[in-house]
Amino acid sequence: MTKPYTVGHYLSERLGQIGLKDHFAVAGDFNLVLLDQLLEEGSTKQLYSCNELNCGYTAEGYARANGAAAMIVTFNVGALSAINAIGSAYAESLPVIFVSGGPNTNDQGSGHILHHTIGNSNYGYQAEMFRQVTCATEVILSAENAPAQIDHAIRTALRMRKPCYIEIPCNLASAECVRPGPVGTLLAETTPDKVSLDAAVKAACTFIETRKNVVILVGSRVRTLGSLEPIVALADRIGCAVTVMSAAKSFFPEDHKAFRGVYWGEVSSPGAQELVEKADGVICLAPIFNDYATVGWQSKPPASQALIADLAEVTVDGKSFAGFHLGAFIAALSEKAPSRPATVENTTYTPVKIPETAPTVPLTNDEMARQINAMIDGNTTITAETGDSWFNAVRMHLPGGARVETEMQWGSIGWSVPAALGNAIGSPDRQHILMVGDGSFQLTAQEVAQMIRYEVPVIVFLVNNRGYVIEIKIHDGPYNYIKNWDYAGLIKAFNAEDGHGLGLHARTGAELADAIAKAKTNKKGPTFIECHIATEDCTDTLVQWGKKVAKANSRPPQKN
Ligand code: DPX
Repeated sequence: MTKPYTVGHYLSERLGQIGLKDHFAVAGDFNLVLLDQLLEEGSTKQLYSCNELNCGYTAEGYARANGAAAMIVTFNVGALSAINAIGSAYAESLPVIFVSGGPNTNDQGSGHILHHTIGNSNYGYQAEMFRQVTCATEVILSAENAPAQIDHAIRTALRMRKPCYIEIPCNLASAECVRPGPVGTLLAETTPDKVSLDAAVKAACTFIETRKNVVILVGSRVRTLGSLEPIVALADRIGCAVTVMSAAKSFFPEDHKAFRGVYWGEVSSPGAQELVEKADGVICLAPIFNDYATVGWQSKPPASQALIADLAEVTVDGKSFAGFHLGAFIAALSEKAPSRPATVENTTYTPVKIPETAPTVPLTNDEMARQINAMIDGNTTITAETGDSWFNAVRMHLPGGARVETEMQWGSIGWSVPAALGNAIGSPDRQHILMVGDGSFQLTAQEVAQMIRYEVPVIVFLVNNRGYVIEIKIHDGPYNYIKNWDYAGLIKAFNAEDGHGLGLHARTGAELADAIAKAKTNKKGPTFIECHIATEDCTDTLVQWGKKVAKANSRPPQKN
């Protein structure tokens, strides 16, 4: 007798069909049978994380490289640890398929009190919590309904570019169910509302025609397009200058003739602030104008001068159009838009050179950034953690094809270590660089052990500046200083008897250059370079930006 086809097999086959090669997991007794089923069906490889928060960030990072990701954790104790990472996937618009094991269906509604729960017998609360940070929430209660529910969650996540939630009771993972058909409708985009799309394109063309100085401002949610080509095509068609927001660093090729740097209010690349703020038409592609991006609400194009093309809505000249995806809008506008060459011809862009320091003096933040910048080629992905690593990544000059990943909307420290791992697993043919501060690293440090386990050659630059420097510059206090660790020394412990991680210290420019040379030849595991930088040494723009953001966030309560 052949083995029955199960709910777990169904999920597994669907994950493979949507293009995943791996899924990430932490085992627990509510998901063990499900993990068995995934292994048995085998469409995707099962990789493990040290804890569920890291598992979530790893999946989030993988989705950045691969378009989507999946993770499997146990009920409550696993899932609730992961909810921060699912919040990140929601905020950053990444379709992470979050799967939790659930209580046996015989226990649901029976009054039984189970372990790993808050001690009452209503097991719906986990799904209710996740409902706020997912676009579809499916609690499976029968094998018959499982295919439709799994498909609904996955389809919604892929279309909306948001995470979804699937809960599979531990006794249903191996219950018999039908096989999936071809993937077809799961991957298909919804058919655009042609009338609304045409009207939006017409309004956008009028907007461009009636403005003298048009500039494109690229936002971070263009990541959901999966390619920069549509944006380049639009820029080429209009012929105007292009700037990117800080969270969208690398989302327009910096070697393109229209590129004019990063627009970030008063900490913009030279010339970019004037260009955007003097333009009478700013085409904003999938922007997020939060307090960070606007430098404390100072720098947002006024509504009368902005065309906002969001993921599911275009707003222009006081009218909003919906019913189509951003990709359809950009493609249609690229065919119809009038040409406005003025801003490209009137301006130039010269990237700022990061200053060099002598190789023998103590290592500086500038020298570290300069040497990292010099390593970047068109096949490099840099993951930059919240903190000064953002400012260092933003000021680098990138060859076309280089990629920067940040988490500027969610900004949860510790994200970058697992996210860089996930990104590297999702795009193994690229060179992966991680820039992370010591404070952030202390949250998710153990995930370096998974880089060692899976022999992922991420080059990690750990900035040991003895504290939360971005916070020190914004609002100082004793809470910003952390216990020092021998970070590079951790690698020996993580290697144990069989790992190939390399831990190195860099205290001068020469030591850093030597460490980078060693990292380039270490392909069987991560190279971890602990960069010793003085606490007061950080990027100038951080200080300037930090003061403005702190001022905005300490506005007194309004009077009634
Ligand atoms: C905090 C931040 O050492 O980087 O460059 O030295 O600042 P820098 P570090 O990694 O320190 C990070 C630190 C404490 N933010 O400066 S940005 C508050 C915070 C957060 N996320 C979570 N907890 C606290 N952003 C999960």
